Amino acid sequence: MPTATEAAPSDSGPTLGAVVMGLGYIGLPTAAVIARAGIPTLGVDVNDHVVATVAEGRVHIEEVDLHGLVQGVTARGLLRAATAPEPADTFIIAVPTPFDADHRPDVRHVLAAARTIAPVLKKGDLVILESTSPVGTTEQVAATIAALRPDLSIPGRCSGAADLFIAYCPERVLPGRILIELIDNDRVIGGITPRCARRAMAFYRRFVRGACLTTAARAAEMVKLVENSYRDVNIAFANELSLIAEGMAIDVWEVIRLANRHPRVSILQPGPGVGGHCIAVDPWFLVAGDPVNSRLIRTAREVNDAKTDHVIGRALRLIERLPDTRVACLGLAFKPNIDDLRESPAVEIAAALARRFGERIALVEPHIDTLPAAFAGTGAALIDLDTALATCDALVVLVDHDLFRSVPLDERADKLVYDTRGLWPDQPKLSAWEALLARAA
Ligand code: SAJ
Repeated sequence: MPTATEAAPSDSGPTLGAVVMGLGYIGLPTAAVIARAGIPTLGVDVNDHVVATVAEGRVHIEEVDLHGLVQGVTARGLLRAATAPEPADTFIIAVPTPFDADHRPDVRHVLAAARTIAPVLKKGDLVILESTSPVGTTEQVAATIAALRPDLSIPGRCSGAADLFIAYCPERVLPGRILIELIDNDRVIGGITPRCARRAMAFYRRFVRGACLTTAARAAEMVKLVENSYRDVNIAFANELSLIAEGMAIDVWEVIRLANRHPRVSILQPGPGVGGHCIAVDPWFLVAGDPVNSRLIRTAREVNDAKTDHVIGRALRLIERLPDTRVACLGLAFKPNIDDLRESPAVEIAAALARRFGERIALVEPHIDTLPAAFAGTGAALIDLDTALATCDALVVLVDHDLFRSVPLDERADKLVYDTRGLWPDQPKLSAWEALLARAA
């Protein structure tokens, strides 16, 4: 197996072009960045609306600078979109890998993408899986292609040099910084064979400025799961501290800020729970792979999920004590300054409040125009920040958007505030609201 070293590229990369399967939060920016490097790129998606949008040079997701880039590369004919793949040299699979009700990974979309590209593959082509996947999925991709294309020799399944190159290279980009991190982050490239890893590295070298590090496909799959589990465990530590501090009436954000002055302590921030489609999901892939030895990872997941339930319970009790007050929930996205509501604890909390209190709950989310289905029939309305500050006496801060951070103290000093993000350190420490609840307890 290859070692985790930077090897030299084995060839100059593709000439025909690239196909990116999946035009979502990762696939579309990836396709656009590849196209910008001068590689003719076809983005493929099962959703007609997404394909039509991208084909017109527009975007269906909000990401810094993405619209301008997609507009530019489609105008130059470097990026096209379609519902079916065409022959190319490089095929990148960037489709969702959700989990089922029992937290077991579901790789159906990955294998479906492998089946879709199989008919157009030819000798010398490179297939790269980028979707976060349980260990062993790249080998499953190879097996899927092998079953459909007995005419091609498949790496890991033949002796000598195979006809195809198959590798795993996880995306590692942070929503909100995707276009920067696609270029600057180091890439871990795991080949089914060392030859596959070198071939994939030659491809990434064409647009990645960060280091390209090669290893085996299974190790690269685990690296991705480990990165997000590491973050989840550390956020769980912060969330656990927030519960302990709350019980002791201590400001957890001040405690963390001061503890982090230690040269070897770097605690993350507590919040209303962990959202998004990565950190709240990927640790379960490790747990599913080895349930016996993943106790800390599983507990961290449970701690972070339980934090959302804790916030719901506390907010319900606080609002119940203010029967005539209109309450604004600030933020619905899963993290600041993005429009992504997937697996968002803010949506879960605000929807629970909306179901209980109906039109008394107002929702402020500057990055969306319409409320998600979770609010259907509740009577809760989407309003802007200024209206919320003018009409709501109580605020539940769920997301630390920059727009909210910029509200000066004199515009909120008389509000009752439940701040789950530590957004406003100058807000009175034990607000009148919390004091009310404390007296009731
Ligand atoms: N969060 C906290 N406290 C913190 C940091 C985050 O509560 O101190 C919460 C956020 O509010 C959010 C969730 O965690 O709800 C996840 O946000 P995030 O910014 O930590 O991560 P993602 O999901 O946007 O992106 C992560 C990144 N992984 C790591 O930082 C290890 C990114 O690099 C990955 O590419 C991405 O997952 C992915 O696609 O897997």
